[in-house]
Amino acid sequence: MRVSGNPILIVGDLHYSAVYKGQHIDYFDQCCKVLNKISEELAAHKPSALVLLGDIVGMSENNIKDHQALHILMKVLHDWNDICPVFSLVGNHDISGHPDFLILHDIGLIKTATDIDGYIDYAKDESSEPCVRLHFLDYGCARHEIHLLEGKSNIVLGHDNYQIEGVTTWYPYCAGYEIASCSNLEGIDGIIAGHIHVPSDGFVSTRMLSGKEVWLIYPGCPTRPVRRPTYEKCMMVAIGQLPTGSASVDIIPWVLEPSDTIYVKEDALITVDASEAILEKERKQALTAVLDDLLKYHIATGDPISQVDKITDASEGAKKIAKEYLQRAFNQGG
Ligand SMILES: [Mn+2]
Repeated sequence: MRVSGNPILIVGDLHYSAVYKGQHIDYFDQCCKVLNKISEELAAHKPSALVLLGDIVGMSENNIKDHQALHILMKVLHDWNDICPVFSLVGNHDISGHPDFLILHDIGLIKTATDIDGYIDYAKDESSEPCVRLHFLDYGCARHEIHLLEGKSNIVLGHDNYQIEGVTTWYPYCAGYEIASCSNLEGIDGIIAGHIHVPSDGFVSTRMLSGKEVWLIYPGCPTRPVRRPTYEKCMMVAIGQLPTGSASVDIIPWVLEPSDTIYVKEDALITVDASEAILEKERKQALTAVLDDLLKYHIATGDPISQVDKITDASEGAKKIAKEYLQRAFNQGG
């Protein structure tokens, strides 16, 4: 796929949800504000493409059950497509069950790696040579082979935990990919990744075994579903072309609302040590909601207990509880 024109705009995980609560005063309101902000940026800059870094819909759910919320998202994506093509990585939240992501893709509102042979080549004008290739590596594909655009910039857009030992220390919660150990990434110039919601402090960098320096940017998640570190900024990234002909990578700061205006006041009883317990409680609440639906609508189709294992982002503990909950419901005759 080739695009040309104004710089390409890249935005982190959206996690659009009408049901997720977290510690937010009004999470859905945050989601709508984020969509509005992106609409404003698109209208102002008229990029040649918008790339979303994956995890478009939901936190514990990946189907929007509220039709007004679904309508808003579809209308917004439709409007964005009137300005420029909209691409997305496939994130871990975009894959299980029959996700709305798949519907948005199949009706043409978002294009993914499979539609574009895995990359976009960007040129400033239709008549000029591309100056950069953006390689799409969906969730779980961090080690997949990429096809470099020889002699030009090559940037990976990913949805995984790309790590640099001693540098990317802000997200120690799950194992990731040490960039220097990914031989498929030899020859690239940089990585811009979703999945990790905490923004990096601009560019950070490492060296591949070949000695080539590779930079990494996490733009961050503008909807900030989980109140983990207090952060009030994230970024967008613009990929364009310098007058010299080489690619430009510009960070566009995104100042968000102050944390204390979007999250409920922290209860005096809640300590920092309890934050993991809160996350676990949220996961269990979300699972209970999913299970209620399973029981209501899907009990006649297949085995809901085994479906629990497919639920994204649930801990083993939460899944165990969910299965027990289902079993109890069955024992009571559903
Ligand atoms: Mn995410």
